Amino acid sequence: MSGRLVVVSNRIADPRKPAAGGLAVAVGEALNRTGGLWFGWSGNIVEGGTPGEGALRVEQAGKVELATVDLSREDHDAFYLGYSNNVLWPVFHYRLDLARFDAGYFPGYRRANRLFARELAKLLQPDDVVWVHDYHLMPLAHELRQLGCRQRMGFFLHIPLPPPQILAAIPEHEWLMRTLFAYDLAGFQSEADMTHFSRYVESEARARVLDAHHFTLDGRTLRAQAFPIGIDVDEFEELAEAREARQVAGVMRQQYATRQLLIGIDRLDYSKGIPHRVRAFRELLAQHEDMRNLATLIQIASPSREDLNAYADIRAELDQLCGAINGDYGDFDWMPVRYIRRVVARKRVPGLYRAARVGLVTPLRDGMNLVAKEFVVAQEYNDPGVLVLSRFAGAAEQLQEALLVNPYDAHGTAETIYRALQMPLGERRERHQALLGRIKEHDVHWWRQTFLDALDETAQSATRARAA
Ligand code: ADQ
Repeated sequence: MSGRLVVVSNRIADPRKPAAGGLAVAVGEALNRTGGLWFGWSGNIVEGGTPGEGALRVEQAGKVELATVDLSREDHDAFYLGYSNNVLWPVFHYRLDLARFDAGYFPGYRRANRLFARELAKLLQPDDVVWVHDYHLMPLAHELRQLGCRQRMGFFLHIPLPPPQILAAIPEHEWLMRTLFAYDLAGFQSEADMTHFSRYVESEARARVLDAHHFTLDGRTLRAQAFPIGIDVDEFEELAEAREARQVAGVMRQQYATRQLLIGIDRLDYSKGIPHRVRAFRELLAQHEDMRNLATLIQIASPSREDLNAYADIRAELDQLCGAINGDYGDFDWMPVRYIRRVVARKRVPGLYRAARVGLVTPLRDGMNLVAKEFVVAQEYNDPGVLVLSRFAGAAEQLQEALLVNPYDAHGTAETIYRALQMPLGERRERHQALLGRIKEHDVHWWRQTFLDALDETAQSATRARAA
């Protein structure tokens, strides 16, 4: 790739420090390798600040330049809490029931995107390659182009893209989706998302479909493709072998020597299907007496976006569900569910995965889900645990050797968990080997490289088209 890499995402993190959260991990890793600029919101909210304005700050973090802007309270509430997390997040996760279409949100979303564009444009050099991430910033390239920026620009959507009929519930869907044509490349997590995009541009945006991956609208050609995100396998393997992870795995195995452990690690978000998972576990105990006093679910959930109502609701629901199971099925020496609401230090995470016989990754909808991949990589080669994976996670397209479940079906999921807990060693090893091979092949380096190569190719084909 020629030119400096400029990454833009709503939240940024110091790439020298370990981060929880898929995007921060993947992007930090990419920038640390090549160097470049990372631009985003500072995390500061200015009470009484002027909407559409925010101070720009630039600092050096190793090889990476970090540039951030503040947001006024009004912009933060309308752009971040409002349009991004009360409209786009629920709708893109197929949850129209949780979306709140407040008329004040959209102007704030545009204002914040314009602010980002205005401040970023000041820092851009002609040869820069701009890589914009996620649903907060879909119209950013459109706003940059309005300011005359002609750099190569790519967009990657980390969350799912729903079918056109669901997208169309967003009052501004047409404008929003059309702004994607300001990019040279749009990337999605899965083939399912890609199909939804292609159906959308044909039926709603009335763009011309040139082939499976090229679309034109108002004189601009957009390439769109699935680039399933991966993890840094080498780093995670190292982490799994390090002292801290081994210690955690050792202690857990000792403490639960007579039990069979199941593990769930998620952000506490309604898309992750945690209450459904706990109900499936309850069904397992109800249906299979031999699992009582034996199967133990450790569910770790890190608090997330706690200022939104839907998140308070799920927290209350989980408290109630876990308490009820422990009350109904627990014994003096056995708690069926250990529910821990906190972030676990990244160094310890692989140890937890490794101590578990079953990894439960059962989102109702997920762009990809990196926990599924981490679980597989952390397993011991000779005695691996089993991944139970929702068919509605983007990861299911790649990880077909997992036991796939429909998380809405508590009974079916419970039966699959039962099967996972009894799976013979030979089958566990075969499945694990196949999964590990695919995860290694499509790791985060592969993801970054294929996306940036594709973005590079769009520039070359544009040059060819101009010359012809
Ligand atoms: P997320 O929704 O944040 O990301 P995910 O892909 O599962 O979800 O990544 C979560 C990361 O955070 C993992 O690395 C996991 O280990 C870590 N994590 C989660 N809970 C934790 C806890 N309690 N303690 C410590 N660490 C925890 C979004 C999309 C996903 C997509 C990613 C990357 O929603 O679908 O896979 O971006 O594109």
